Amino acid sequence: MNRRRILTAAAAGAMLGSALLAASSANAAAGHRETVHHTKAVHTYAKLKQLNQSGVSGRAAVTARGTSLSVSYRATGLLAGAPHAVHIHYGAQARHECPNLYDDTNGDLRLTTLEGVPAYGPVAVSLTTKGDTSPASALAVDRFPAAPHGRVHYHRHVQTDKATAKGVRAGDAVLVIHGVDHNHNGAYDFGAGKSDLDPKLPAEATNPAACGVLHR
Ligand SMILES: [Cu+2]
Repeated sequence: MNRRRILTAAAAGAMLGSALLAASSANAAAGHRETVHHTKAVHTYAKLKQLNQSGVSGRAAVTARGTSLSVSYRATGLLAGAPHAVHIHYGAQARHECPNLYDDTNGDLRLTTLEGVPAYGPVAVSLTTKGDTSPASALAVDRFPAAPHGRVHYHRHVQTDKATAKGVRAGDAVLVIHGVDHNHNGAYDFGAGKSDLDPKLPAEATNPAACGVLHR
């Protein structure tokens, strides 16, 4: 009866990748290059702290020049060999914070990605390893780091829109790493239910694992 579907990270990635292939469009974030070289750089930093008792920690730095962002982060303690979606979240209406216990609106003692939105806002930049970095790639897990040995060291220059760049420069953007092995069985599975972003995915694949506000 209680047959739990166990997904390997690779299977989850492939499924998600094909779903997103259909949904994704051209990179809307490109362009605005003409302003880049004439704009003062603003440096922001975040200490990444665990969410959902993930044991994940790290640091991030984002330098904004116009709408160009230079993004670096390191993280340890991640579920090894599994894709981890990582985003810069920003919303003008958000609290510009990492979520806390009061954001667990269904009281199941786990924070989902959507429960965190009032705190950190929607996805503004998808920190993929290649290709599109717009919100359309938020779950393109075949283009996110797979955390060998539970560690990721990331660096990439990306373009974003003016509103997001302004939020970063104000110190109001939040870096979030997703993917939590809630039941510590070494893989994403449906033990914590379905993802609130995509019911075909386990909640473990998308729940937030670490978070940090990018302060100036
Ligand atoms: Cu995110």
